[in-house]
Amino acid sequence: MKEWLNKIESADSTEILESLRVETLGKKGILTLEFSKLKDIPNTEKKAFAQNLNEQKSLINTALEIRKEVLVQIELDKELEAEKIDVTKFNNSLSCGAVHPVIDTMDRVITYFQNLNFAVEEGQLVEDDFHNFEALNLPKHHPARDMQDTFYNKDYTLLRTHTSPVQIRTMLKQSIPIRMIAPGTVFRKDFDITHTPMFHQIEALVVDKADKISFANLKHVLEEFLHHMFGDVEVRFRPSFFPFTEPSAEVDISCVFCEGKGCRVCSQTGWIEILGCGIVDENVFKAVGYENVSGYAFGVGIERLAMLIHNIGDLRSLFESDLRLLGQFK
Ligand code: 2U9
Repeated sequence: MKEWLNKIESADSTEILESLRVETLGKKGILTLEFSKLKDIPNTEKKAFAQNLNEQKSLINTALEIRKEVLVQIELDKELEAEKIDVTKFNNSLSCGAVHPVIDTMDRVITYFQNLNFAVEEGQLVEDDFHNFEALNLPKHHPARDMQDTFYNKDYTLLRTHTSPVQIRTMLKQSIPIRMIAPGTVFRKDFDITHTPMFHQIEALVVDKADKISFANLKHVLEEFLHHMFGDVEVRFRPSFFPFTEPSAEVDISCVFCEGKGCRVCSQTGWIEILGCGIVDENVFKAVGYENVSGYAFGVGIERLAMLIHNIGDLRSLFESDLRLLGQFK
């Protein structure tokens, strides 16, 4: 007995332990064989014989269990040690991704205006006629509502054609002062060298009491913004027209490629159109129930900014997911 207990205590694998269990308690094990002798033992000795065997069986069982617990732990530790991976052994050839130039540009503009205390508002991509057109002084039959330009759904909802509905929704739920930007994806049915059906904009809106907001405020904010983005460029405002602003202007910067001398990018004009802006039209304020207020707004296309910042020639290459292009922005 002592000999078996010693063997069990010094077993150095669960496999050996299992064979010791079979040899002792298995069908043909020594203790099982001893139990089978019970029938030939005289009745008077049966009880003592059986009691002794049961004690031995219990000793062996306990020894097997104790040793098993130890061996399972040792084997698990060995397995874990063998499977250990030293992640620091990977070399630098693992390539990592990069932020897409459009998102990177969007982030730069957002951060700039957040630092000026503009709130960032996000709306919904599927809009209705009121928020996307009507409230923005784009009445029924305005050409911008044309089926040619707008993706309409069967239920007359539409994919927003600009982020302006975000400003409408913000004004409907908040009161002045408003100082916000609306960055996001917009959709128009257009596809050629300078248009993609999905693109990105950031629009800004500032509204306060009547006469508090002037074109001079707008001009200053935009000049500072464009100098931040493009460095020491010239900025010029040209009169323009948008249904939602009056007066309106388009803003150009001196060409960042030829410094105003004239090149292919600026079509020899020396100027690059960069954004549109204006003083918010009274009809827009009427549509959201605002009275005695004044405000300015502007909108900038992100792809155009990204192309100028990163010297990308073809707008469409931004959406082709070609790693040879994207890999350059790490
Ligand atoms: C409200 C009131 C006024 C937003 C504006 C522009 C001028 C503009 C273009 C820039 C390039 C669109 O992506 S682009 O093609 N945007 O020129 N956007 S003023 O005016 C608003 C918006 C909302 C309530």
